[in-house]
Amino acid sequence: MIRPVKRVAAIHDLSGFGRSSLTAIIPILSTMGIQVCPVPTAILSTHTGDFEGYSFVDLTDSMEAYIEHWHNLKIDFDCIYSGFLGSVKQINIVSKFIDLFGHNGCLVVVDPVMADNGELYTTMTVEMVENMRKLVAKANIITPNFTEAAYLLGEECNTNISEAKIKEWMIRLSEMGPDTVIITSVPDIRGDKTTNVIAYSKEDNIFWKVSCKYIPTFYPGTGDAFTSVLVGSLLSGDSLPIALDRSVQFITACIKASYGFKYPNREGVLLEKVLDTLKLPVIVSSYELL
Ligand code: PXL
Repeated sequence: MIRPVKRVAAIHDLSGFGRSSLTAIIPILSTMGIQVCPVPTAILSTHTGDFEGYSFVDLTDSMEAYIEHWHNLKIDFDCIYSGFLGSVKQINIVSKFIDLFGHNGCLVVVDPVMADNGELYTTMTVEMVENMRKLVAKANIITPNFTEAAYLLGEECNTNISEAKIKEWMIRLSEMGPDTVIITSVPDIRGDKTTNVIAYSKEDNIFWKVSCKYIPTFYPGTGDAFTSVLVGSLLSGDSLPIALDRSVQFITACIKASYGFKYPNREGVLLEKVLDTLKLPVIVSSYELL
């Protein structure tokens, strides 16, 4: 049976305030015409970036029954997309989820949400990083940011990185298992004050790059928004470089729509103002071969 709408199992936390994880993923993918079926990993009052005293309910113990019910119902997914995970046990549950539901043709996207700006998030441990390495091995696509790529490889997060070095990192990450490696927030590799998204396709042995002017600001949740647009675009039939372009264009639009307003960055980008642009085709693409 061909489903009228593509379906994604989204394994992420629900952070009530701050426009990250499920509160970003659901509106983005729904706007792109994709059904989102959340597997909530934890419920937090806010995300953990720049908020203190947040409440955290770990849902590990309820996940197995939740997943078993879906398995009994024989629910089938076009994509499994995982992100922030709250414990080592949860990483293992996601791994089992991929074994149960990740049939041929199901796109497995692992966003190894662990760190940003050179530092691990407060809930992450070294043991979780080790287990995340095993999880990325099961993915078709991984989307670490620059800091997460360094943690996965056990490298120092030195922002002074050459083009040759980042290419070597990407090949090593692909050798861990995934066919496609996408690193976001790659610092300026040519001295041109840009921030870059670089993708490596192992099968084609090709690197793609989309650059944008560096904007000196930071909003939590943009990684979740980036990967959501990427997933939505690929499931809609776009090529990898076009999907990269759409994702970068959307994040740039989000930041530009937010930057001029005075409000705390920790509240995230003003997604609500730009969601509708996701319905437009990519008109001008700016990707290049690297
Ligand atoms: O946006 C990534 C993310 C997801 N979930 C939680 C987070 C963060 C980043 O800070 O804290 C709970």
